[in-house]
Amino acid sequence: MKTLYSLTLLLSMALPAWAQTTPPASAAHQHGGSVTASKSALTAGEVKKIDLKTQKVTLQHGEIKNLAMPPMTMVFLAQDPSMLAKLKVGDKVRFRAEEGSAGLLLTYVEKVTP
Ligand SMILES: [Cu+2]
Repeated sequence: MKTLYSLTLLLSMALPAWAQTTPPASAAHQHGGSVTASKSALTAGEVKKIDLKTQKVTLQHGEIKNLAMPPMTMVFLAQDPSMLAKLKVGDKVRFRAEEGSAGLLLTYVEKVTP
């Protein structure tokens, strides 16, 4: 028993300091805040363009935490065409986008009333 204890102690001391204190590389790229409630997972955006024919909407959006995407303007495919029917260019919205098989899918959108 004593020998085993001494050996373990010796091994832990033998580890270089960085191996004991440095977090895994993946943790270094995480943004602050946690991805938890679906309400907080909504992202703010503004409607720039709507194409009902192709079911696509261009949104200028803030950081999308669940996709680890920085703010930008980009095109989303709407999950349901009725989602776009109630929107117009210039509307401020909150939305949720998820990674689909054919690119990013807009799964939820609501107008922000001032
Ligand atoms: Cu984007």
